[in-house]
Amino acid sequence: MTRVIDAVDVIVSSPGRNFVTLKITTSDGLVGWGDATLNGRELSVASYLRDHLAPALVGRDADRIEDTWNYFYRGVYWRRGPVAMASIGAIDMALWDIKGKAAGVPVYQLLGGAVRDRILTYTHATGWDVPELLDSVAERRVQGYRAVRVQSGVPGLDKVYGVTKGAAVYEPAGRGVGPAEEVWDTSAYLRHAPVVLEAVREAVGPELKLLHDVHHRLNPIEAARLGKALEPVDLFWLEDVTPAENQMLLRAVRQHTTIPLAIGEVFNTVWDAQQLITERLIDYIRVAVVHAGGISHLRKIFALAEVFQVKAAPHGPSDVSPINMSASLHLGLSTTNFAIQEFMGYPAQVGEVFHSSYRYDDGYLHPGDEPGLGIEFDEAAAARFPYSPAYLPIARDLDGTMKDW
Ligand code: CS2
Ligand code: MG
Repeated sequence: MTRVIDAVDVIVSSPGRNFVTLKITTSDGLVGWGDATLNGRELSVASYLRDHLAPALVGRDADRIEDTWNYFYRGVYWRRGPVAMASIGAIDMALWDIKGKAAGVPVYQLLGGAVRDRILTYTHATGWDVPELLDSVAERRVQGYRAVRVQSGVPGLDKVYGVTKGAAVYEPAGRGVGPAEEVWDTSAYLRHAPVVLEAVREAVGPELKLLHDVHHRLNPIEAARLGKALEPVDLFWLEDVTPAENQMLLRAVRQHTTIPLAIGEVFNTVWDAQQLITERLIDYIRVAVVHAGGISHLRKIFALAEVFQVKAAPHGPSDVSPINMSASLHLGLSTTNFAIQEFMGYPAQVGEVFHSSYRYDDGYLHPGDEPGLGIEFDEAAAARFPYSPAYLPIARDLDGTMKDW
C-alpha cells in the first residue's frame, strides 16, 4: 500500500523564541514533524514551504524520501540557499519521522543502528569578565558537562557575541523590528581572548574540553595569530575564525597553527563544504540538520567528511527546534565520525510545546527509543505563543563600517 501525503501544515510559534514547524499527515494517519526555523527569517521559510512546496508535496508517496529530496532540489531551477534548504530540511526530517513511526523503530535504527552508546555534548558558559565566566563554567561542570564553550566580554565594548552583561540568559535574536547594532574592535578582542582562555584553562585543569567561537570576525592572518596564541590552552576547537566565503584562504591559517578548526553552521549543502573537507582545512564540520537539507543530505556530508578524517559536530543553538535536535541525535548515534553535539538549551516555554524523548545524562545525550524522531508537537500549546518579529544583531567596526556579525 502506498502511503500518500494527505496534508502539509506550517506552524509559526514563539514559545520563548520563534520556531517554524512543519507537519506532514499521511493517508494512513501518521504525522511527521520537521523543523524549518531560520533565525530572523522565519516567515520567508514558512512562505516557501506553504506557498511553493506544500502544494507539490500533497499526493506524493511519503516513503520516497530520497526522491522527494531530489524533486525539491534538482527539480527546482533556483536551488540552494538557506530558505530553500531549510524547507527541504524540514520535509526530509518529517518524512524520516513518518518512516520510523510506520516501522515502529527510532530513526537511528533506519540509519544503520547505533555505533555508540551515547553522544558527547557541549554547552555554553558565558561571563562578561573572567570571574563571572569561571562561575558559569563551574555551574556547567556541576551539571555534568565534559565540554564547554567559553565566551566573554571584551574591554571597551558594550555588547559581544555570545555573552550578556548580568544574569540574563544569552539569546542572539532580539525582539522588535530590525536588528540591534553592536560595535566591534578586532584589536581589543585579539589582545583579550588569549588572556581569558588561558585563565580558564589554568582554573579548570587539563581535562575539561574547552571550545571558543570567533563568530566569523577575523581575516586569515588574524585567525592564524589567534590560533597560535591559543595553542597552549589546548582547545577542543576554535570555531568560525573567518567569514565562510573565501575558503582557500583557510590554507594560510593551517600553515601557521595546529589548533583544531570547526566551521559550517551557515552552510546549506555538501558543495558549500567540499573544499574545506577535501583539502582538510577543517577538523569539524558544523552543518545543522535543518539548514543543510535534512537527515538525508547531512548523511552525505558526513560520509564525505569521514573519508577525509573530518568529524561531524552539528550546530545546536536555541534557534534550531527540539525536532532538529532530535534528528541530529539520531544521526549522532548512527554516524561513526560524529564527534560532539552542541546543546545550548531552550527557554522554559519550549517544553510546553515540544515534547521530546531525547535525554541528557552526565555530559552525554541520547535520542531515546520512541518510534520516529521521538518528538511530539502540541499545536494547542503552540497557539498560545504567537510569532513576534525578532532579528539577529549586526556589527560595525569602531569607525562605523559594517562588519561580519
Ligand atoms: C552560534 C549560534 O551556536 C553557535 O555556535 O554561532 O549561536 C549563532 O550565532 C546562531 O545560531 C545564529 O542564529
Ligand atoms: Mg557558532
